[in-house]
Amino acid sequence: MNDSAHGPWVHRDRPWELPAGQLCPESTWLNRRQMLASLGFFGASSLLPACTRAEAPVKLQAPWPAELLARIPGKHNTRYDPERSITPEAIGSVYNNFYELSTNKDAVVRLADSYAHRPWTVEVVGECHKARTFDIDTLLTQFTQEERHYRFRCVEAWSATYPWSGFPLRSLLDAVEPTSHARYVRFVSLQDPKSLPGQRKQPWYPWPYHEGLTLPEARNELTFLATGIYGHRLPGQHGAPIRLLTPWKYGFKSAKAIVRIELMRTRPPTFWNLTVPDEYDFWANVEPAMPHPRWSQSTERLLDTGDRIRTRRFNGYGKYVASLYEDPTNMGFLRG
Ligand SMILES: Nc1nc2c(c(=O)[nH]1)N[C@H]1C(S)=C(S)[C@@H](COP(=O)(O)O)O[C@H]1N2
Ligand SMILES: [Mo]
Repeated sequence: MNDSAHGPWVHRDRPWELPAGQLCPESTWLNRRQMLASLGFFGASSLLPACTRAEAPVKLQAPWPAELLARIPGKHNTRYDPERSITPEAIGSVYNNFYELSTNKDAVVRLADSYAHRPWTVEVVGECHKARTFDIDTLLTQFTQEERHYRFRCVEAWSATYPWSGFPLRSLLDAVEPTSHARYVRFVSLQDPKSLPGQRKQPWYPWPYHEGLTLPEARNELTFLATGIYGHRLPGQHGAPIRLLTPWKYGFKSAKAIVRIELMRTRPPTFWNLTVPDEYDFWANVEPAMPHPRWSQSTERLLDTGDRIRTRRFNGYGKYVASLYEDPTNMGFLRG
């Protein structure tokens, strides 16, 4: 991030704020790149010290007005506080799945500014009465932002706890008034091979990244659109400037860098289900009793402590979501 996202509005007394010791301050990095570019050194990245050696050019970001950044984080909503400590930022924000940037989880953070996070719009279309394109500024001002601490469980059996800031997807859906035909919601991530190295290097994936939920899942109180994390705006590695969260499902459902939301009559295909249908289903509800074909899902490794803990059904959120799947005609849902 090249604005002062770690500026004075970040409350330093938050327990999960550890100094990001080994991280290169990206403002320095950007300035060096710009300086070298102006001197005609553009592309001469081998001349830079290790910390500044990037695999992709940095996309210039439009500045974020202070009034917008001041909306992040929203007021802490304690309703969903997990009985688990927040993963320190220095650990939680340097280990990311974001295939548009890199398939290497440790490399994603270095490529976080490859694409422009701003300006940004989210188109909301399909089976609704008031289809409309929302600017990110409107999403931050029209919808009351709140902070929520959610557990996060990747299908690869690692997990973390993140303090997100954002708003319930339900508020956005209410604003566009779904028609009576709407049954599913589709989420589409940014498509831009020019600025997304992973889309250039792995052209065989079914880009853009896309995911889907049933309308009742999308309207569940847990389903959240995040615009911030750790007290500041969402950085590129977490899916800037806006990404989905469905904490009772495996992490791959939580599409990052969303540019379009479509209300649909029929169930949309999804990125990972298309890519490896035997391993990733549409539902992807966290279910410790159902092993992945290549590993058990009964336990998970906490990113910060490395401890192995038991995985809970619906990632511990059954109280809020189990009823979505109780209808006997829906029982096939869990197996896809
Ligand atoms: N657009 C997009 N969204 C994505 C992914 C991705 O590769 N591209 N990876 C998913 C997976 S597998 C996980 S585990 C989470 C990781 O989110 P985090 O890096 O913020 O923890 O993002 C999900 N959303
Ligand atoms: Mo994942």
